[in-house]
Amino acid sequence: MIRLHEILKRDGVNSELKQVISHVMIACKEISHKLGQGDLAGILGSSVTENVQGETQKLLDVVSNDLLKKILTEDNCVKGIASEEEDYTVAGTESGRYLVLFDPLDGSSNIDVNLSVGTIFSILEAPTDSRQGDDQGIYLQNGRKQVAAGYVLYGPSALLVLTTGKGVNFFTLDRHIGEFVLTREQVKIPTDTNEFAINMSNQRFWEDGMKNYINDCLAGETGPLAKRYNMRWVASMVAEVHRILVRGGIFMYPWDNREPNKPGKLRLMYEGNPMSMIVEQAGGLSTTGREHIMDVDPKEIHQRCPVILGSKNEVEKAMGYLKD
Ligand code: P6P
Repeated sequence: MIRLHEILKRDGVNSELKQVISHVMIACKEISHKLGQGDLAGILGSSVTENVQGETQKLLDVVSNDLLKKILTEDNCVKGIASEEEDYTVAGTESGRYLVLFDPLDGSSNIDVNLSVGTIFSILEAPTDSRQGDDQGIYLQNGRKQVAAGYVLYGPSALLVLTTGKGVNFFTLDRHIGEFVLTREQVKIPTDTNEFAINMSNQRFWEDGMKNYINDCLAGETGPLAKRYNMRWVASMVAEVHRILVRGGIFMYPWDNREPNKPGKLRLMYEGNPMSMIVEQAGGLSTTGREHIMDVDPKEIHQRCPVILGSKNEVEKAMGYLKD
């Protein structure tokens, strides 16, 4: 049995970053416990509040966010945090070395129907200038600057997927000892796939290139792509990305014309970037459809980005349909 901290040590992760990751894990273990209680915890269902995205918050969204916000803003290695559930960035310890950005409970519309959800996190170095931890500007770094990224998928098992830039490893929560232990090492995404994930109900809103790609996937063996495709849609990005890490696939939440000035639904800083670091460290590709997501220079903490990620050859194929 190899524990998370042993892998972090083996991979040369410094003590401050190890501390930050371990604090994220403490919060995620508590989130996993509350999720596992279901209705018994009395915190399923929706709260009466909305987040900055204008989405009604699930009670567990708020509980998960508060767990992560408290433990991280009290961590002397964390200068500040940004969360999907917080309007603004929140200061931690002024001398902290790291910034943590997170979606505390992604896919939370699945909670009430007992389907998989997850916590996504991204870790950046704070700039050495004197700006405070609640200054949004210090978070606006592109995805290539991430020092670590991961998610905890709360499924039948609680599973941490983590990269610190030296490949992607899976750790399963051993509830007997209360620790994440290594279960898969140096995971690689198959370069080809016949499985695509997209919300087909948005088809009429897509640009023509996306419509053409999906139509060609649906045309199967006799169509231009000459192979039979399968489709999945879990409405939980963490679950979709995890399936792709395990068996390949392509996940798309493309730009659509419902809100033309907003490039898609998913958020760059705490969904697009961390998932992109994980996918590309596992040999996959993660793009907006026209450029690597991690090359997008952020202008705003909650900005959105189109997402087309997964098996390298399939993502490149889909990008071919989107050339302007
Ligand atoms: P839709 C969950 O709300 C989320 O942010 C992602 O996890 C998921 O992939 C997507 O939105 C689902 O969106 O429009 O299908 O409900």
